[in-house]
Amino acid sequence: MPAAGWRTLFLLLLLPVCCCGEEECVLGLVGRPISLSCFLPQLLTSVNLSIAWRRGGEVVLRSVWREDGEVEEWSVSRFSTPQDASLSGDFSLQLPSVAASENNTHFSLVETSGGNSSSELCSVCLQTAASFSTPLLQREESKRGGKAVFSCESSGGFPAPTLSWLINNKEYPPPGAVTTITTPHPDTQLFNISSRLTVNLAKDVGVTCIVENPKLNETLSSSSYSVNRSTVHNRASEAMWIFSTVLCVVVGVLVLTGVAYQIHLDRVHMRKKHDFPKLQSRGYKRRSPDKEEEEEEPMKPEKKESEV
Ligand SMILES: *[C@@H]1O[C@H](CO)[C@@H](O)[C@H](O)[C@H]1NC(C)=O
Ligand SMILES: *[C@@H]1O[C@H](CO)[C@@H](O)[C@H](O)[C@H]1NC(C)=O
Ligand SMILES: *[C@@H]1O[C@H](CO)[C@@H](O)[C@H](O)[C@H]1NC(C)=O
Ligand SMILES: *[C@@H]1O[C@H](CO)[C@@H](O)[C@H](O)[C@H]1NC(C)=O
Ligand SMILES: *[C@@H]1O[C@H](CO)[C@@H](O)[C@H](O)[C@H]1NC(C)=O
Ligand SMILES: *[C@H]1O[C@H](CO)[C@@H](O)[C@H](O)[C@H]1NC(C)=O
Repeated sequence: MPAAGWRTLFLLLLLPVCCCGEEECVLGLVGRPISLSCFLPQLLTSVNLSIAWRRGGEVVLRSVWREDGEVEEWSVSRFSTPQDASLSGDFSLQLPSVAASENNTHFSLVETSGGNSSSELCSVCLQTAASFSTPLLQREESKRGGKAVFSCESSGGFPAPTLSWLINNKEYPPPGAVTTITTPHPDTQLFNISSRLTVNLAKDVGVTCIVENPKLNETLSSSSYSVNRSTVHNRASEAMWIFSTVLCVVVGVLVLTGVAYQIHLDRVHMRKKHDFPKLQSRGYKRRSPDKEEEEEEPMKPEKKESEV
């Protein structure tokens, strides 16, 4: 009796230490499979071994390995243990798909051979997390002049994220300028977050929306710079195109005007020459055929220039 008493006392003292020392939290990604580790080689010697995995107080898996080699397994939600558990001592619980609602859930393995449950031989706490979508940043049409309204949305993450805004990469918006709503999905418990920033801004100011999921060390951000840079670039090239076209036209007109004026001067000069008495003899010689040629020749380049 005293020996058994001491042993019980020893076990009672040891139990909480074992329980809490062995407890560890693992992070499961929502929608992905996970294995909750549990290695118990000491169980391999048991005859008619039976174990149970519990989620909180609820039994989610039962396995029995009979003396004759028969194996019975029952579980919820396609939970399982490795096929060769009774040979390898690996009794890890395999979840095919983690749900966000399983955050902060305590899983434990107990031995149930002989009808009574043992203490928790394995104990694992599960925390869950899911990535958010890249924030969708949009500039809304502002109804009042001088105000810029930006909206930022991100969805499907877990747990609830933090959302912050940055103006020109360095300033935080003034308090009251931001309205943020976080909505959990009633079934999946995944969060959507949406935020609006209303602020007095100069036209070309840039804003950044930052969504952080500390559980995953994940920081996602979208910035209005990249969007607007392309717009500015497009505009710039468009402006360059218009400018060069206008320049070409102006230069062309100037050249034509210059040429026309030159031709005009030439003609005036010619007439003057023609009227000069001492050149009259030459003028006479050339008279009818030459005159027409000379009259027409200057016309030809003019026509060509105007066509160009
Ligand atoms: C194991 O289970 C079988 C069938 O239930 C039984 O006949 C056998 O006696 C059990 N063995 C032990 C050691 O409990
Ligand atoms: C998830 O579990 C962690 C760890 O206990 C807890 O701090 C957190 O509040 C839980 N999150 C949600 C959304 O339940
Ligand atoms: C189960 O435990 C109770 C006491 O907690 C004991 O009386 C009983 O004999 C045990 N049953 C088996 C099958 O070991
Ligand atoms: C969260 O956003 C997604 C995609 O935008 C949508 O399908 C879903 O219904 C939203 N959930 C909630 C709770 O608003
Ligand atoms: C997040 O970062 C901390 C410290 O840098 C690290 O301890 C932790 O393991 C990281 N978590 C993930 C999910 O990467
Ligand atoms: C970029 O600037 C233009 C006008 O300057 C604006 O219409 C557009 O919404 C801006 N884009 C973003 C993402 O803020």
